[in-house]
Amino acid sequence: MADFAGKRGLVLGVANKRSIAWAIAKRLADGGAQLAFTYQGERIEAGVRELCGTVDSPLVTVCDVRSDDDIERVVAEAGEIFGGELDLLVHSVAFAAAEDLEGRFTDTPRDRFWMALDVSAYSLVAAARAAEPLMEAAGGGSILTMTYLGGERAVPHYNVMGVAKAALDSSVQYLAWDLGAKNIRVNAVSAGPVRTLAARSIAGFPTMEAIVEERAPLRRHISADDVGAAAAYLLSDDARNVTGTTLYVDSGYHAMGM
Ligand code: NAD
Ligand code: 0WE
Repeated sequence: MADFAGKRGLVLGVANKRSIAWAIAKRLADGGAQLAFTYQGERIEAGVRELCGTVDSPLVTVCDVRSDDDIERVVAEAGEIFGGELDLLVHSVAFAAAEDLEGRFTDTPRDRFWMALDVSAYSLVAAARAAEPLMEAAGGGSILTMTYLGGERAVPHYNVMGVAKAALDSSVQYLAWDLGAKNIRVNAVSAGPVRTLAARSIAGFPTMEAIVEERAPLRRHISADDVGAAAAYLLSDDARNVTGTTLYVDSGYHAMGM
């Protein structure tokens, strides 16, 4: 198991115990990392605080990733707690209007197109920029985001989220180039369907799991803990020369053409 003793991290995107961000955080905490967390809003605050207490988090604070002020504040708060340094940043945030994940992509209105890209893609750029000086002070760092195959191929109903993931995937590459000069790595995990809060409300999710079981080389679906293990690798020093890449945790589904 990767060693995160002495590492300090900031995790964006825990909503509940099923969140992919939580599976990643548990893994880092088990390895000895100290973790600060942000949550989206009051509706989930109590639950997130209770979870984060179980890993002795020194900081749990609200952050709407549409706000540059919020992002800058939480990174500054993490900096204060961690002596001006930060080693790890986990970005596990996405949102599109529910109605845009149902009908035709063609019908996506302008305002909701930009909202989905703002929350799901630009937020990584803003968080990386805010974290850059703290990671530079630490002598380097590792940034990880969560993506999905729907950013590379048309997955029915993924729609504007697919366009947002395409922007996110490209942002990973450009951030890797910029921040590589400061020994800061930027990578993504592309996960197959996992039954989280964001996934459960999607009509046809059981059908997607059935398709994975039939067509993926390993003929089984994945768990959030599988993502946690891959994320821990990319965030660890074992991946010291790995940046700008995507690691697929999808039972091999992405390798197939039919
Ligand atoms: P989740 O609902 O547990 O996590 C999504 C998080 O985004 C929540 O914590 C939510 O509060 C946060 N969020 C949404 N809008 C926000 C905003 N404006 N400000 C701050 N936070 C905001 O679901 P999840 O499945 O764990 O999703 C995490 C990431 O994994 C997402 O990027 C998602 O696209 C990606 N992903 C999920 C799957 C899957 O099948 N579940 C597969 C591949 C990739
Ligand atoms: O990235 C995701 C889901 C992200 C998501 C989920 C929701 C549901 C609730 C973003 N915004 C919202 N908005 C809501 O109101 N995944 C990779 C999981 C997912 O979602 C799909 C999928 C898969 C897989 C939607 C359609 C088709 C496939």
